[in-house]
Amino acid sequence: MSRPSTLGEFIIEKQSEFQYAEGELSRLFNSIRLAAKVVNHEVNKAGLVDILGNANTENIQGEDQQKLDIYANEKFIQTLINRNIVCGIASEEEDDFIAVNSQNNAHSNKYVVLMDPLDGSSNIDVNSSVGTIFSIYRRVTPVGGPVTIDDFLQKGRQQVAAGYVIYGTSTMIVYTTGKGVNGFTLNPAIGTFYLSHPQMKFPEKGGIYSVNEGNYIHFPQGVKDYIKYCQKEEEDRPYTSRYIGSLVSDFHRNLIKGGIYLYPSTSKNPKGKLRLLYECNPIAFLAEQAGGKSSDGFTDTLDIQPTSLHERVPFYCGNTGMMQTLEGFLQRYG
Ligand code: P6P
Repeated sequence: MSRPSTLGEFIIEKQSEFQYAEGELSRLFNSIRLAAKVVNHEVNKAGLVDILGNANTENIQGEDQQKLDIYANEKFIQTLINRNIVCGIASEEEDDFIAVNSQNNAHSNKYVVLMDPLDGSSNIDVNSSVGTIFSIYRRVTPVGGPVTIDDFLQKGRQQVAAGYVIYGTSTMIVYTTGKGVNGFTLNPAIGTFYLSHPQMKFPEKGGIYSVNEGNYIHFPQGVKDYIKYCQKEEEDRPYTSRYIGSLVSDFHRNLIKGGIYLYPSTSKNPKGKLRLLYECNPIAFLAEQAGGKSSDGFTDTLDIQPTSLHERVPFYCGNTGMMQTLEGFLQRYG
């Protein structure tokens, strides 16, 4: 029996399918693969070395930065710059985008990467799974010239690739280039990712809802009504409630088992909490490619025009049927 493809073999095999197959995207994925292995090594031993806990610094969002947040951010940025693949990088942990220096002709590069280097990092100290989320666009400014904010403020539908690394009971890379979603599992003994989840699709029906119900009293009425709908003894309900506090982990479980993730606007945070550019859009691209749906309750996430790097949007994502029911509840109230 032939063994499953490695991530490297798969990228080469599928490269010809990619619209801009100059090999840059392959090199870009190879750098993400390397950074994922480096971060995985630290995440897996976080309890043993002084890399746990709070770094006593805050990011632009005013959120406490964990030491591993900063470590992961540095590793992904360093790997992308060292390999001279991208002309710009944006990160949850960086106030502004990074224009990759022009000494090594970086401005001739055609791609920008946006990322959440360690999503769900509050889970680190309690040994629960975390993830890295990445989103890749072709620049819109002229190749050879300086990268500008316009290269980053593109609608999610313009993404050329997106994916996540999940550091869980096993470490996986799950990504799409617009030709479906494929998952690769790391064999830590040899440091190789193997194709373990080809052509991932949401199951036809979902039975899990994922939301922080502690915020219930602050939710829009449509979300409150939907949560009560999920809990009602009727037809295929009540659904199961599962919420890990890590978007990557909740999404990954719901993609495999069928479910919906909700991070609504609240009276405290009218725009919600999740960031459009490097959390919602990459997950929304994956969800759509896997036969699911994402929106802010009214507009498809991938069609929202970004206006700033760190902007937040309400985010709902999951099985198409579950999403249509939720949107029906939300749209009753306009
Ligand atoms: P709360 C992690 O900080 C994150 O951005 C997502 O990964 C996660 O789903 C959400 O926030 C958790 O937020 O407010 O429920 O703790």
